[in-house]
Amino acid sequence: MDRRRFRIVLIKPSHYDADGYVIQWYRSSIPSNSLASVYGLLAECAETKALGGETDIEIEAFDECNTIVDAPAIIRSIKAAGGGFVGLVGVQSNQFPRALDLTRQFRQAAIPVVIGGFHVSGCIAMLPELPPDLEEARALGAILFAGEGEGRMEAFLRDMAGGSPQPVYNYLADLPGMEAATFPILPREIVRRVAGNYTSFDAGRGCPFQCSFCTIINVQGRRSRYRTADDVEAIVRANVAQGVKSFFVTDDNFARNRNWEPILDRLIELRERDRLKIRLMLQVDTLCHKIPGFIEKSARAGCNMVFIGLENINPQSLMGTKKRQNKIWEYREMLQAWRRAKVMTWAGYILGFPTDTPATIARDIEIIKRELPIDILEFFCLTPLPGSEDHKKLHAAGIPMDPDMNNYDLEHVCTAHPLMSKAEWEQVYRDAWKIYYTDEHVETIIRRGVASGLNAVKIVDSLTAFSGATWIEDVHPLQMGFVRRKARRQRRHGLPIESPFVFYPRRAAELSVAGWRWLRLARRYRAMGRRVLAAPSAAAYMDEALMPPAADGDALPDFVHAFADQIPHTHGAPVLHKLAS
Ligand code: B12
Ligand code: SF4
Repeated sequence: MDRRRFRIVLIKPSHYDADGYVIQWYRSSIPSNSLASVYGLLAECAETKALGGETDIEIEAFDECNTIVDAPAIIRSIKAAGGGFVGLVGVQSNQFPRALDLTRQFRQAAIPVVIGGFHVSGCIAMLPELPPDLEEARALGAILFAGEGEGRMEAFLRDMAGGSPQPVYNYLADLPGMEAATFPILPREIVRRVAGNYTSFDAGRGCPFQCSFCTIINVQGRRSRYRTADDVEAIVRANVAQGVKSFFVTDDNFARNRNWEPILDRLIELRERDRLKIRLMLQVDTLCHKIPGFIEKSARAGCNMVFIGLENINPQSLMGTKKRQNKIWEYREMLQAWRRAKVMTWAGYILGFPTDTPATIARDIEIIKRELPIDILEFFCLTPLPGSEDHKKLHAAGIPMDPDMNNYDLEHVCTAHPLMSKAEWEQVYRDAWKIYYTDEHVETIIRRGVASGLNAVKIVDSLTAFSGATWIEDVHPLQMGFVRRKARRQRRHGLPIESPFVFYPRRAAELSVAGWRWLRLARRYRAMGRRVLAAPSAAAYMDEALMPPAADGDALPDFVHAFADQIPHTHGAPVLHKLAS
């Protein structure tokens, strides 16, 4: 029997920096779960011989955040195989211009290209017609894949191999169940390109809340769909077998995964009975501490870091974006509950709500520093992401938004603000990092961490990365990696390729400056860490943020009183009097 080859090359695109170079690193810092998901689905098709016994499906995967994509080599490999396609995976809005540039190169060589991910899904879910960039992709001959791939890959592959794919696959109205769904996995050599040797999986999808800036609920739905404990165990064991024991659980809100308890119980068993030294990073909401046993079990299951969508401390801003579940009077208690479980807290804070001004933002960050025991705080600009209700409303009302999708990375301002000019808003984003990560506050965070029994080295390293990312590398920490790479010839479509005599000397200077700054920052923070640890009273450190909660409403954090007149009279809200300022 003649054997045939069908070669699939998966690329998770990155996006462009301000000079039009791809943002990529020698080692990236966070693994791509989208890439792992699509790889897992296709690997299953390869194993089950989805294209018939005589066809070998070959899969290669690249995360552009840590690998320079060699398009000519990929074209040659697909042509040599005699068939196949390039899949651009998990493409977010900010990555769509890069995805289009890659598409251009592959389509010029007549290689089929399929684009999936949140930009395609979000736009198709929320807009009445395809936006210009999706039209451009179509005009280049790319196939668009909207919705989730679980349960659809076999039929899709047959279409691709048969040479008669549909121009647009739309599964948005048909969300697949996740019980017994194929699980995300990447070969070890790809995971190794992520610093810290950890990988990711989603234990569930969907979130019951309704935040207006969120795209997730409009693509993955509001009903909790979840994996079984057996499947989570299988994912963990498959990774442990290849030496990977740390996991970023990418559920946007693991606290609302309706199967959280059996999943955590199983992970606890793996750690405590089978002695698997697994580590987890979870994403949760601000009410998770109200779920009996959730925090305690998360910690026992290996969670040592938790991301919390705090978003803002002003109730008016939270209500304005339908983030009603964020109750500011619960914040301190929730953060302290995680600290008691020895889990480091990492919170997201959004800048640019309608009532925000540079002065209120600076004031609110100072309040957080003083009153809330957060370890890592990261900032985002409120952005009308395609796929969100905010974007849909602005689009329908014809309100101008930045047409360049490369800017939808939550670090750029993409629409107008009622009280701040674009320049002010951009400045306030840059200033926010400086206001939070002062040396004085960094030392306070380390003190609080040591007093709470958290891992001091982990805190110091995380503080170094988060405080240095924006000013040293000019990228958000979530996009950062180790040692920036720039490929001279991989520049945004339409920009000139620079002369090597200009490019390389500048690169050498940039790398040395960045290296020197990182070294100095790391040494400074490490010295702080040593100083704090050496202090005889380190364990007894106490400040307002660490003060235990009191049942008495008057003992709530001061900022809750300060916002008293904006707290809605909803269930559980304290009755307060505004403090005289
Ligand atoms: C984990 C995660 C990250 C991780 C890893 C990225 C990744 N994609 O894995 C990190 C921390 C790096 C990250 C960073 C950012 N992220 Co993020 N991230 C997520 C998160 C929570 C999970 C992604 C995931 O695994 N989803 C599950 C997979 C299975 O879904 P999927 O990607 O849609 O893929 C399925 C289908 O689309 C389809 N499919 C996808 N590709 C392909 C390709 C082919 C060929 C086929 C056939 C099918 C197919 O099949 C897949 C399996 O069902 C999502 C929210 C979410 N719930 O998805 C946000 C999300 C994707 N991120 C978002 C954003 C904005 C960002 C940042 C810009 C924010 C920031 N400043 O930090 C950065 C971008 C930097 C970067 N270089 O990536 C937005 C994107 C919205 C949009 N319209 O673009 C999301 C949706 C969250 C949100 N706020 O709304 N992110
Ligand atoms: S809590 Fe998070 S995932 Fe849920 S709707 Fe709000 S932003 Fe989206």
